Amino acid sequence: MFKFIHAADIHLDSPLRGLSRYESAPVESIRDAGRRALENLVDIAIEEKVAFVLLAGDLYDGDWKDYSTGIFLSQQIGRLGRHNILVFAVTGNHDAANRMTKALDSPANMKILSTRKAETIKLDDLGVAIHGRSFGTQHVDENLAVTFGAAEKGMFNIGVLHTSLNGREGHAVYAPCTVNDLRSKGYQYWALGHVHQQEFVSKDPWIVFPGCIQGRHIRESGSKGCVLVTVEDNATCEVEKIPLDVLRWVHCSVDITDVVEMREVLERIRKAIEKEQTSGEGRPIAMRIRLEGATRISNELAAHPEWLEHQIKALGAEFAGHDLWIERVENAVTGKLDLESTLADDTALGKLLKEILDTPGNAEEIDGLDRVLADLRQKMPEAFGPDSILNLDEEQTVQRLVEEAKHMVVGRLLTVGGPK
Ligand SMILES: [Mn+2]
Repeated sequence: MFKFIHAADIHLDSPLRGLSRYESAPVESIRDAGRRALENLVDIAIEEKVAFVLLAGDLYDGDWKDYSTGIFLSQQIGRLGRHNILVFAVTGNHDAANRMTKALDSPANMKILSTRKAETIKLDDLGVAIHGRSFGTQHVDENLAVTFGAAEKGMFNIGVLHTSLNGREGHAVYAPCTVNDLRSKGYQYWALGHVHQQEFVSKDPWIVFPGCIQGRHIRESGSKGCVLVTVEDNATCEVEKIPLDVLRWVHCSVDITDVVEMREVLERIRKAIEKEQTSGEGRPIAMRIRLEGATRISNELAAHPEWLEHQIKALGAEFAGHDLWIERVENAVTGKLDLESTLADDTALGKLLKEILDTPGNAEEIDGLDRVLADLRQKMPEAFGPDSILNLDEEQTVQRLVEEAKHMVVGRLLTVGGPK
């Protein structure tokens, strides 16, 4: 039995573009979060006594601003070295060999695999063969996977590759390949990198994107970390998700449909924030709040966006202190006309609404409804039989559906501006 850690997309010391424009941003703690997350990774590796750590590309965000990034990495890899833990890495599009002008020699226990051809490293004492290939330049549009060697018989074979696979939403295409290209190699585990969202693409064989280890902005929300893999008898693997992030990005939607008082809007936001606070699992949170729904007071909400944003930030500060930073408030609220006053108006909309509301609820009195119902019965799956809540032979069901439809149409007619 042995264990290893698979991580990727560490983007060490990635610059935090645009963060300083937020006056209340905890810039320092966010800037430091990436380094703290890497320290967590090293801690876990030592604690779990892993045999090696795999880093599947984009260890760096790009060329170093100065040498402190390299020195910090050496400190961390050195800690692993003192526990006889090896590190095998490939480079990706961000840290492709030709982009790193300041590169220092890797620590003795760290090996970066070749850019020129796929390389195979055998760890005979463990019975492991690690196959991998680095990016020499940023734009690799070649299928690197097909250049990998065949599986070593009787060994536990691992492929390490930075790739967008057959395309992943929000991720540029690099070293494209198909799941079948990977399967055909006969390896037991594919340690991929590039996609910042964790994804288990396949479990037989294991094909894994561990995701990045620390979210850097709201598009990298939710838990971030690595996977810990336990291999028994060089055949079966158990793959465990390990969170490493020290600050978590969280989306928080607040529905304020039909709320007509500012006081109630703030109350709903307070409740929503309270509920989302637990999603940090004890970590500080960077939260984006999105207000949604249709309300008569949409104009009031839109009139003073700066005030609204800061009022909401103050709410967060009031009960979460430094553990919560509200990054931004998105106002996606749509307007809603008042039903009574619109009905009273002698306008086309008023007349239409009146006609809809006056529509009777029973099938016989609505022209053509019988035909529609007959058609629906034909299309209904058998699960909706006489005992289901959608029994169309029942007068009550039809009445309920008609009432629901009336409310939906009225609601939409009173809504100003479409869904965003
Ligand atoms: Mn990448």
